[in-house]
Amino acid sequence: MVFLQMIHATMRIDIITVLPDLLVSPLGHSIMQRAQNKGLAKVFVHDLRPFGKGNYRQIDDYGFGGDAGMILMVEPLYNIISSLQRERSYDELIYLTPDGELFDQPMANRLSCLQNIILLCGHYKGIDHRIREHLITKEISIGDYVLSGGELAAAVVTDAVVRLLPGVLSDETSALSDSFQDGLLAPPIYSRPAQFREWKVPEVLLSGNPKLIKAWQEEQAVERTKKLRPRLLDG
Ligand code: 6GU
Repeated sequence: MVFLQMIHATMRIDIITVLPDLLVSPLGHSIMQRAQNKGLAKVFVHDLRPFGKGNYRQIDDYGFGGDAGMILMVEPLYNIISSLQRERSYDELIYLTPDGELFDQPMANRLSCLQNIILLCGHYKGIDHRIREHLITKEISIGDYVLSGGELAAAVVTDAVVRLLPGVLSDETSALSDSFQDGLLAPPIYSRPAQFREWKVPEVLLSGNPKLIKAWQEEQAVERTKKLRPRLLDG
């Protein structure tokens, strides 16, 4: 048995972005919506733009060194982060970036135990490196491919973390039976009818014998992991 979280306080996630609209919808439905309505998680999306410099609220500029492409400027980022940190202390200040640590289920589990986190989304070429050197405490990538910004990655991380908070899923054991949660992929699942055309549900699932069913599910989990994610079995 893995204890995912012992403290039942509200988790707070502050997301900093230049494209708030990209995040509002993915985090506003279904399980994410329910988690917030129940007060189990609070997710705030902050627009960087009002922290921009001058009348035009400038937030990006060309990089030194001649490489073409815009970079989010150090000052607006510093100011928005400071304004959040003045209100409360944060356990992690996370930058979403393709060169970060690869996100996986154990990392989601660890993040779900935290109280307050900031997710900073880069855009264009990225952010002024001084923010990473001096303020960022953790860098996360969701996979070895490049997205046009950190927003979709932030939505992925937020979803994976929030659904783990106690009380978010209707049956709390269901997060424990997820793929990856015990280092194995989940077994196949079926619903009624027991037969559709010639397609039948495996006999054992209709047996009503919980021991047999559990044994079958475990065997399937191991088989599917061997076949589809053999490296999960290395550890
Ligand atoms: Cl976190 N950001 C961007 N821009 N691309 C990514 C990523 C993050 N993770 C994988 N690709």
